[in-house]
Amino acid sequence: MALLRSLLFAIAGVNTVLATSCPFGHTSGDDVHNDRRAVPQNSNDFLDQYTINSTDKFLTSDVGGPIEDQDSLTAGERGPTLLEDFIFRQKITHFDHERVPERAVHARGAGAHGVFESYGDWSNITAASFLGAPGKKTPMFVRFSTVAGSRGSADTARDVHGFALRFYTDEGNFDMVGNNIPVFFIQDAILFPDLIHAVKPSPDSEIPQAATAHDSAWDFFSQQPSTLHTLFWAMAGQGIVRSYRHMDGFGVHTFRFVTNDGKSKLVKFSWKTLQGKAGLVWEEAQALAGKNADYHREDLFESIEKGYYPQWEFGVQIMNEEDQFKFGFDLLDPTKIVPEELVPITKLGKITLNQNPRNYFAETEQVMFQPAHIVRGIDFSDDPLLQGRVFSYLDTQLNRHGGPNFEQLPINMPRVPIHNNNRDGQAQMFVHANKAAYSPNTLNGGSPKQANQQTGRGFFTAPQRSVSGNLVRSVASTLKSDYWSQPRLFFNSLLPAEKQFLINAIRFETSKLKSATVKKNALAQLNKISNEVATQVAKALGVAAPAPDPKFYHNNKTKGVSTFSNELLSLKGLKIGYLSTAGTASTATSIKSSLAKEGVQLVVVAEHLADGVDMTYSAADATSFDGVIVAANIDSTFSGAPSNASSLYPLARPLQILQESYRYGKPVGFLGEKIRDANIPFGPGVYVSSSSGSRKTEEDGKKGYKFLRRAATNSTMGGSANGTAQ
Ligand code: HDD
Repeated sequence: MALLRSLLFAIAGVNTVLATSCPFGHTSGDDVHNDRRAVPQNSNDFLDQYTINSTDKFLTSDVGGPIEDQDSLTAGERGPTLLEDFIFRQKITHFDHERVPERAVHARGAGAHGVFESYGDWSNITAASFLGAPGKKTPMFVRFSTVAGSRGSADTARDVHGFALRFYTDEGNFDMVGNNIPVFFIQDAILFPDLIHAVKPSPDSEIPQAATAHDSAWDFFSQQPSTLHTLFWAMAGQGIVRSYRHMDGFGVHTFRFVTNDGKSKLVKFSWKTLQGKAGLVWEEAQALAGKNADYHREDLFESIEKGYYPQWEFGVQIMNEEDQFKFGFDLLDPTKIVPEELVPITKLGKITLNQNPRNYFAETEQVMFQPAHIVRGIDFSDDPLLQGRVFSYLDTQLNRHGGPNFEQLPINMPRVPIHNNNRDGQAQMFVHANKAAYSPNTLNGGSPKQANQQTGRGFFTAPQRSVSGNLVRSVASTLKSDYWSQPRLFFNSLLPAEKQFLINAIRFETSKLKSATVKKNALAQLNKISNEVATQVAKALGVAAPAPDPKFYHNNKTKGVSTFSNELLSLKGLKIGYLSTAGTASTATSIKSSLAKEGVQLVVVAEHLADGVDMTYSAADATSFDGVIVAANIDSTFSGAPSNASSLYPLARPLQILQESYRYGKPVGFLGEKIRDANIPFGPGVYVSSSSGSRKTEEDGKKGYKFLRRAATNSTMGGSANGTAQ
């Protein structure tokens, strides 16, 4: 077992409302409606009342009459379909209208239901009710996404990852529409169409899909240097995450916490993974795009199905209103992080995702987040990017849904009752009884009544907020114009292997550029951040390395930004491939059960399916596993079938899986001396257990990132640690 523990440790470091008659879930009467405790604890339960289960039922038309729909109504046996055939027309018409516009960005994604549990009573810093008591639970829905790709694109495209949170609080929905990267490309929302037009595929060919490795993207990046910080994060491990479970989330903007008596603090939200962070290596991410485009949604769905509920700790960095300018940059600048050394994170509670959607379209596709979904106790800041977003998301939902009643869709519906004078519109679901749909009124006793800071626990704008000044369109703020120091801070804070990954990623992207001007401009910007980066990229591009441009160079580092420097916090949901042969697969039984105790699945691979075999070599691939163990009984040359194998056994397939796993930076273990035949050097991340005892290198242990260094120095990775190979 010692070998297996080591292998596991190695993996740890590597990549590696209840249904009632009321649609609000309440029984009856305003008293119940006003009872905040009536919010269900799990958002999926609320959907029960809308869920249709057709088992043992007769097929009906959309208006309820039982019908048959397998043949159209024709004039005679060979005649044309009749206009009278309402069954045909209803079925085909509905099909013709099945799609809604995909999201303009973040089209590709996956979601899950969950719950937020507050660690404490935070009423000293915020009036937000969901943070008002220790142990208080609030149902949630969370959607993960990539940005640039369309709805059918591959999960593992290199990209910023969307990480949008919805809290169905007892005082209305609160959305935190964040990303897995704490900064954004631009400082003003008016530039968002420019950014997206630049990164999306070329308008003529619609190439490339879900990628920034093209001229227009780098043209924009190099002309708009506010993009560089986010770009650096995306080119590192955060751009190609191992799974949605293995990434952090950030609210990006500065927001405000406001107490009941109106005192406010500036806050930056983050939610940190309790699985630990992990990224893929680029070669594997590319392979996965073809071999399993659903890699991330599959991991999320399977983990939740197995009960390995992913968790994040939700926290804030809290800053005084009067400290807005003390950090040397503007807190209203979303291209900057507040280093955790300067302002540590206060952990407010825990997010747990514990239920998969039952219908992708109804839930994940129709969920419509908005930064404008805000609750009492939280307020905006004047960050122009945030201000623009508060408008844009409402607008896009109107476009996607085709009308203003999208908040009435079950997944969007708050878990508390709605009382206002908004009326009618396409697909109005409610029957409003109040005939005085205006305020002020006397005919309905003045209801619905106005709620504010003092009355009815209403939302209110932080009383201390103030603005003054001339109207301006163009501001040259010195506090916002240093675009290079923080990308350098990020780069300095990475492990050497991660630095090399980042450089390799930029080499990959810029090598695909056609425009010499764009290449030159990109190099000039990179060189303002780091001459090392610019020099290595220049080598790949076959141009002279630039002389240092040191104005923004420094040696500062910060914590919490590296993907690979810490071991995983949990191994649950990971998979280890056991390369075996059909006749002897049962030898894996004891290994399987001990790994299962860690939540790790041992997948037994053999030449054909049999008792104890989970997967054939034809179906298995290095990308299917987080680590590989070679059974003692495998064919000694890896090159052909054992004598009892079927002809399905592909030539040298085990060796290919093994070597690719090694190249992708995964730990590999040998239960015999087969390492001799595998052409894999004994070193970090390679384990051998044999009659002569188990061996591992001194570098082993829990710090699996060392294997990544190995992967980074491998020439097949497209670059060496000293940057000489390409
Ligand atoms: Fe955005 C979707 C995150 C800036 C306009 N955005 C969207 C989603 C996420 C983000 C996670 C997907 C939500 C979901 O899963 O349905 N966006 C961000 C972050 C930003 C940001 C973290 C900067 C801090 N976005 C941003 C700007 C604009 C938009 C500046 C426009 C001015 N974003 C949109 C949108 C989308 C969207 C076009 C597309 C689909 C949607 O809203 O619901 O309105």
